[in-house]
Amino acid sequence: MPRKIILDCDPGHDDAIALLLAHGSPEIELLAVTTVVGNQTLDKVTRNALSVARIAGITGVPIAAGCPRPLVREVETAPEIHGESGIDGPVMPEPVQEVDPRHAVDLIIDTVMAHAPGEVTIVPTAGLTNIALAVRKEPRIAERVREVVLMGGGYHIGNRTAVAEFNIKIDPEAAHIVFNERWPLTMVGLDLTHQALATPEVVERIAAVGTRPAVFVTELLDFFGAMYLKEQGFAHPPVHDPCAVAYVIDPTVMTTRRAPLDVELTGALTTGMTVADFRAPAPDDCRTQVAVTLDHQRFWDLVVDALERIGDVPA
Ligand code: PIR
Ligand code: CA
Repeated sequence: MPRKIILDCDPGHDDAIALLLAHGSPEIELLAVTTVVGNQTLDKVTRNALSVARIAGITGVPIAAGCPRPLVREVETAPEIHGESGIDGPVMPEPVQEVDPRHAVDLIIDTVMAHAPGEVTIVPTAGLTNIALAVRKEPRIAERVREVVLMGGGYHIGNRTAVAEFNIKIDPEAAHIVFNERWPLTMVGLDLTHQALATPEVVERIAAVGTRPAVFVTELLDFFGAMYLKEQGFAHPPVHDPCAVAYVIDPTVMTTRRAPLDVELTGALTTGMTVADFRAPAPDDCRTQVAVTLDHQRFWDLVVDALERIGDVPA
């Protein structure tokens, strides 16, 4: 039985790769794609999600737009990494699919409630605004989802500030709600994703697939890599968002550690920091865990296999 997921995202170069990985993996059934302001404005990331669906050949999966700003804070985007469009670099095709008329928050609630308890996994790869609003609007989703597997945070490092990761930092109040809910939660944070580097060998393997979607991924990585080198001094870019999808496909691709997690809201220097309590032993009622180490080879095998399965998609 494939794992049913809702992907809540802000495409975004790495979100686009997460979408392709989910679509090309038989272990996953993509129930819905929802978008939220983050890497760029809501309009831009929603259009990008629709264009990526066309490139990937995703059909019959509703794509709905969510929140245009965080719960409390002002909008903060990341053009220095993702460009003005949110996916600068590749030429993005006109979408063929229409955006779903429902609000993302309602689509999330309806999808979770329409399935049996323990069936749906929520995979957020962006700020947590939609997820926080969904669980406030319909609290029963907290017991009904199987788990939340999110890309965000980090227990030792940040990228937006010294200690805060972008997805958490842009809407820390939403993250606080999501981290303190009753659902099981796996944080795939920067500690893990900074191991998912797109080395030249990786890019070569993807290029060798030779299909249109694979060429698209190499174009994404070209731009993303150049920005990461310029802005953050990385020789090879860390490809964050597919790591959360990879955990759902095969949790043994990474190691995890159980620890209570919370989000800092009032620090002078630490707002948006995810605080992990690693004092042993983790309490029996601890429902949260963090991803620690990644099997680099097997992670990229999953991405390459997915692209091979997707094959060529007519333009
Ligand atoms: C990546 C992101 C934002 C800023 C930077 N510098 C790098 C986006 C990615 O899409 C990912 O979901 C997360 N936020 C990583 O911080
Ligand atoms: Ca993202």
